[in-house]
Amino acid sequence: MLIRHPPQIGYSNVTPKVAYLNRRRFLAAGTALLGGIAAPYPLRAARLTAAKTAYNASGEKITPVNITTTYNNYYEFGTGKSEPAKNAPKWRPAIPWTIRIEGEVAQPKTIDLDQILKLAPLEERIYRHRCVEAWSLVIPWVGIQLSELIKRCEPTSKAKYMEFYTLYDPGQMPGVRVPVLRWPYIEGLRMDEAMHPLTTLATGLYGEVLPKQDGAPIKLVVPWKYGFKGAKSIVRIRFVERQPLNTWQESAPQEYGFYSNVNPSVDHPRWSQATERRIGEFFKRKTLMFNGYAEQVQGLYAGMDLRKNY
Ligand SMILES: Nc1nc2c(c(=O)[nH]1)N[C@H]1C(S)=C(S)[C@@H](COP(=O)(O)O)O[C@H]1N2
Ligand SMILES: [Mo]
Repeated sequence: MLIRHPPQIGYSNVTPKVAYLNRRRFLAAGTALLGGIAAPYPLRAARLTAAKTAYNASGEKITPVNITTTYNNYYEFGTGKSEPAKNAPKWRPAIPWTIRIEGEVAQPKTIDLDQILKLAPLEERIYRHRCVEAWSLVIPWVGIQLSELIKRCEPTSKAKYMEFYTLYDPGQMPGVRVPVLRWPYIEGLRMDEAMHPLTTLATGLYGEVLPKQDGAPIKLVVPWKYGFKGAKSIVRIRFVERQPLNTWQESAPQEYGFYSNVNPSVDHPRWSQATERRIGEFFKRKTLMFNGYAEQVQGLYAGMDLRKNY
């Protein structure tokens, strides 16, 4: 299998960089990072060491990093595609970044990013990313399998779903002052989807820490679902008994459901989902069932009507 390497352009050339992750995990040069003093935002690239995996691009061309970091959906920083890259760099994420774990677990707890990064060795996972708006990218994420965190949370037998809550910070997020959605942004997964080996918690992309506009410092990646399932900047995870009401479903239930599996035969009420535009390419391409991951995930939905459960 062919693994294409990311273009040579350094990510640090594109946007100022911050390091909020455990410094020991970086192969970072420069005293700003190694000094150990309270200099939390060195404007210097922070490399992440990540093992190559079988989750590679299989010959598909990786999207140039300058597209992935400037063509974003992150409504908390504005609804325009270029607004997150413009507005997010001013945001100062909390250090240490913590995630509250609660609901149907043996013991509610708070876990910080350092602890999450120690759960398992970081892996590179190159996934297709298909937005419900009919555009797509191919992104080399760095992260851990979500199942590694779930095991440490000790969910009870009542835990049937997970809810992911993302940061709501009106002081620093200009987008949340506009009531386009109900904040905080919430997403959810069924427990077996959450445990699936493809489901990833990403802390980086293109071998470096996650840029703010892409959901720093930690985001969910579920490659067979529409991009909006991938909650950014997660601060709280709840294990629950009932199917969560995710933000986009609440906002427009006739257009967005809970499952949101990529499905070329179920159109959005306002546009076709049969094709997509890979950003940077001229011709449209066919959208694949489950975004090309059918072999791995179709078993999760055996016997389910995917037209009803959109
Ligand atoms: N908190 C939050 N998470 C979010 C969004 C958002 O607006 N807010 N947008 C979603 C959508 S629609 C997409 S396509 C992806 C985009 O991720 P990217 O900008 O890293 O490509 O993030 C998802 N996660
Ligand atoms: Mo999206």
